[in-house]
Amino acid sequence: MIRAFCCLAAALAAFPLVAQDPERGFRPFSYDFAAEAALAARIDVDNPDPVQLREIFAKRRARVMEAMPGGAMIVYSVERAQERRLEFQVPESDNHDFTYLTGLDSVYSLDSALLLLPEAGDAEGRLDEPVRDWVVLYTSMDPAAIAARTGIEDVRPFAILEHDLSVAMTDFRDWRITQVRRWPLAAALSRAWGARDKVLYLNYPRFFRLGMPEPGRLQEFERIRRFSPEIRLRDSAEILDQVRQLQDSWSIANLRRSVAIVNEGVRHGFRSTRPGMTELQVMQVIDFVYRYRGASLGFPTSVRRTGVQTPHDGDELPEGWIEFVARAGGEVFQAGDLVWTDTGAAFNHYSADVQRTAPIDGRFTERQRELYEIALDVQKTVIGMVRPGATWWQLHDKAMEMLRDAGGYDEYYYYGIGHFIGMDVHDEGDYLVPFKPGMALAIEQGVMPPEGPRVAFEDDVLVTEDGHEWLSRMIPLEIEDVEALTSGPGAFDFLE
Ligand SMILES: [Mn+2]
Repeated sequence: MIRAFCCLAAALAAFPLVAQDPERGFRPFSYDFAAEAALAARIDVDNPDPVQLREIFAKRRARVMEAMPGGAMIVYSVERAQERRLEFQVPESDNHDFTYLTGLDSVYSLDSALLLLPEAGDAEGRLDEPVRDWVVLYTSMDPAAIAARTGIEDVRPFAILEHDLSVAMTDFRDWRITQVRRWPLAAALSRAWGARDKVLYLNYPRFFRLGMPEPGRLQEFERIRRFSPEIRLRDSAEILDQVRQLQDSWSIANLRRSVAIVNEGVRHGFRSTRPGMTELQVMQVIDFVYRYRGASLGFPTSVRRTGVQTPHDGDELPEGWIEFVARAGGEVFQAGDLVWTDTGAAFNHYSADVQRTAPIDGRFTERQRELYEIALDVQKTVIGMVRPGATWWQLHDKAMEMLRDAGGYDEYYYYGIGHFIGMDVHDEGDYLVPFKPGMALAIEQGVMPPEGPRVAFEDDVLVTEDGHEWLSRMIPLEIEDVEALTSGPGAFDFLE
């Protein structure tokens, strides 16, 4: 999707392209795109094999522990604490890190936390049992039931977390043998911290508003720091972003499904658009198809008869109010209009993000066709550039160049060429590193002169080992396909 009057490009331009802060390191971790893609093809996202699913989530946790340079990580389940963000999100976005690592959501994730402690074989001091990775889930539900559901063997009541952490913060040199034997997890953590930097990764809010009531867990984080100033608290996003941006089998399978559902929604929505219908009614058709297919909305569906909304339309809201911007309204379609949508179904928390434009009468005017061809050419060219090693800025610059050469349309292209997709429509990722196999991208641009007509596209693309896979290719885009789509009868014609 496009954020209304998005400033992503400006923000990225201001970001210095310096070498990574060595302290913000993560270790290389195992990820085999070909294997993940092959497994994705065998997953039934409607009725996943629970054993297979538990293995997939175990692999995610193992990957995160591999990527951690040391220390421990606690990912709390998070209830939505702040209403407005600097970024568009769904209500569950805050909890996506926890869901990503456990598979738990909704009521099964309330008051929970996941502790990851990678094996610290070279730490000083003896334990009562072999050194190993620790994965501990703290839950407010029945631990046995959650253990069965997740496949995590060590599940404890949530109240125990405070105890385990308090004990572990004691210097391992002070530990009596009795205590080492009594509290093996806390002993392992205390020993791993030992005399080195006591690093604890915690999930801070990813997007926040300083002026609003703060999430309760921040007070806990502050207490930890006060009790043990030696502990260095770090943001778990440093590690999780690196892992989450490489889509695994479950992610790929669900992204495919989301895109397939969008294909159905857009086809029904566009086919149904008639003079006299409102933007809101077309939006409802699209949203209905998503819900009928068991999906939710990755973000509110936008439908406009004027094409994509641009800053020239005025009506600007301050940054951070995106959730309150109406994305479809009461404008009534007229003969000769284009219909434009920016939409994404979400399936099992994975969101597609697609934009399409079509003539509601089944026939472009000459001017509409002219602009459509320009935008289509840019879209195909930019998507064609997606391969490992390419960068976001290469794609953006190419689009700007082509839009400029086609008639100065770069002047009206006010957002950035794209973003990562995944659990969030604007997913976690690192926009400064070149593309790698397994990254999922949304590529969005258009020809948007303020006087219209406006044509904009957005497509979902998976970076593969030797190039890319255009996931949303089947959603009508070629001129003849789009015209054919809106020529036929609509599913809701009987409603008049
Ligand atoms: Mn988008």
